[in-house]
Amino acid sequence: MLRMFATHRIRKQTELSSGLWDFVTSPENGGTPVKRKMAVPGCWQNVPETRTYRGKAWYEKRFCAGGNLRLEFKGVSHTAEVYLDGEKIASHYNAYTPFAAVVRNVPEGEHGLRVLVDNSFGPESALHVENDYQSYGGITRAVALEELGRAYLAWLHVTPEKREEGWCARLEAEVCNLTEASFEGKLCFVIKEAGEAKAGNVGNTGDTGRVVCPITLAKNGTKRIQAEILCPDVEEWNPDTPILYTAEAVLTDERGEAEDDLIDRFGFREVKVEGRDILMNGRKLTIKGFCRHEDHPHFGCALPFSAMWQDLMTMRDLGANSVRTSHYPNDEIFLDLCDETGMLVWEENHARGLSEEAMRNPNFERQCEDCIREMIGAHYNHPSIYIWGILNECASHTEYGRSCYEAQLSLIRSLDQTRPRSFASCQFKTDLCLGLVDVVSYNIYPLWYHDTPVEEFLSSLYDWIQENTEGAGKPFLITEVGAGAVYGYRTPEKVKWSEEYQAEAIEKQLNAILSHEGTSGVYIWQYCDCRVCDSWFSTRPRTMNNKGIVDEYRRPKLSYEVIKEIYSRR
Ligand code: ADA
Repeated sequence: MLRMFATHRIRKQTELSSGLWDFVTSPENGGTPVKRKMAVPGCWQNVPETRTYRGKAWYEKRFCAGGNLRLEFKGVSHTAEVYLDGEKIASHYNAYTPFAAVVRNVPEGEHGLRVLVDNSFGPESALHVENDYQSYGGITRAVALEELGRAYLAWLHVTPEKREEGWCARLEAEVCNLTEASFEGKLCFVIKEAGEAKAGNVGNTGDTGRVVCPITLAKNGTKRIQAEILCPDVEEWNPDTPILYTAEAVLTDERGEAEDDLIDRFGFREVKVEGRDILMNGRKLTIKGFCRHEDHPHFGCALPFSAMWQDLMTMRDLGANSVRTSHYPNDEIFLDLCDETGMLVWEENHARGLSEEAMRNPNFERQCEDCIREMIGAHYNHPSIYIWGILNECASHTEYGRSCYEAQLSLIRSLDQTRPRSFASCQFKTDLCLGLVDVVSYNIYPLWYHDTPVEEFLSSLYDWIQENTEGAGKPFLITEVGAGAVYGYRTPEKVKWSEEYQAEAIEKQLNAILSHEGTSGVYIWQYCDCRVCDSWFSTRPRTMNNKGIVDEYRRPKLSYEVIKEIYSRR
C-alpha cells in the first residue's frame, strides 16, 4: 500500500514493495553474511537470524520498465544508498522521511535495483543514536516505481484560506522538464470532494472548482506554477467532521495530450494562535492526546495498515483527539488515516534528548534541515497536522542550542506559514527558547521522576513562564506526562512500575493539567510500550520503555479505563 487513495491516474505507478526482496547482510566485522529473502516493507529484526543485527545489508529487486523512471522510497532505516544496474542514483539519511530518484532514458527491459541499508550508530549519524527508542533496520516503508513522460509534476501543495467570499484553495506545483527540448503545455488544477475522485472523471461536472494555466518549460527546466480556486460552497475539515477534498494537477502537452498528473488530499481548515488559545476554524482546541512511537514486537517500526488502524481506533476508544508523532515524521499512510478520522496530529522532526555536544555533531544541522524539508514537503497537505514540532528535549537551555532551535523554527516558517510551531522542552525554568515558538510545550513527570505534587509543579512552571519569559501569554501544552508500569505487575502496595501506581499517578496528572486554566491540553507519554536500545537497559525494565497505557502487544493496563473516563468526560 502506497497511500489510502490514488495519487495518479495518468502516471503509471507500480508498488515495488509488498513482496520479498533478495537480502544479504554485509557485516563489517567479518561475520558470516545472512543471505535470504526479506519482506519489504519490513524490519530485519523480525527475522530470527537477524533479530539483533546492527550494520549494513543489501536488498535487491529486479523489475521491467523503461524510459524516464522515478523511484520513491517512503522510508529506509536509517541510511540508504540506491543503485540501478550498478550505478548509484540516490543516497539518503533518516528512516522517517521519503526520498526519490529520477533516472532518464532507461532502456526498456529488466533492471536490477539494489539498496545498501545501514542502521549502525556512529559519528556520521547525528539523529539515529543509542536512545530511548529503537533504530530498526530495513526498507521499512513502501517503495514506488513510476514511469514518467517528457515532463512531470514533482509536488503539489494546497493552502486553504478563508476569505470574506468564502474558502479559497491556493495551489502551487513544481513541474520538471526531462528533455533537451522546451515543453509547451497546460496545467489544469481541479478540486473535487474526495469521494468523487473516481477514475477518469477529471474535468467533468461535479468539480468543486478548476483553473487552467499555460506552462512553458525550458529544456531540462523546472518551474513553479501558482493558482487559486474560490470554493465558496465547501464543507470544512474539523476533527468531528473530517471532510476531505482532492486536488488534482493534470499536465497536458502542446497537442492537449495528457502528459502527467498528481493527486493529493487536503481539507478546508485554518489553524490560528490567538492569545493563549489554539484555534481550528475559530474554535479553541483542547488537546487530549497520546505520544506514539512507530513500534511493535511483530513489525518493528514497519507497522502494516491494519496495525496502524488498530492503534488509531484504540486511541479513539480512550477518548483521545490527538496523537504526537514522537519523535519523528510518521508514515504517510498513518497520516492519511488521521485525515480520514479527524485525529489531530502534532508532527515533529527527528530528534530526542540530544545534548549540546550531540547538537554540535557536524552532521546535525544538515540532517535536521533535510528532515524538516522532507517532512513538510511530503506532509504539507495533511489537514490533521495542526502543528510542527522540532528537537524534542534537546539543549534549548544553552545559547548554542538556541541558535539551532532558531534556525530550524525559521526554516519551518519559510516552508509553511499556516501552522504554529513548537518544541517539547524538559529544561524546566532554564529554557532560553520560549520566545521562538508560537506554542510553549513542556514534558513533565511529577509523581514519576520526582514526587512533587502535580498542581504545585505545574503552577510553579506555568507562573515562571508567564512572569519571566517570552513564552508568556502563548498557548501552553503539556507534551508529555506519565508513569511507568510493567504489564501484569500488580501489587496492593502500588509501588512504582506497578499498574496500580501508573493508574493513580496518571489520574492525578491528567486532572491537574486539564483543570489548569492556562493549558491547551496534554499528551500522555505514551500510547504503547516500545523497544529501546540495549544500552538503555538499566533504567528500562525489559529494555523497553514501559510507560505505555497498553503494552507492546496493545494489551491494556489498569490506567486504560482511568484515562478513558477522564478523556471522555472532559
Ligand atoms: C522524555 C522523552 C521520551 C521518553 C520519556 C521517558 O520525555 O521525550 O522520549 O524518553 O522521557 O520515558 O522518560
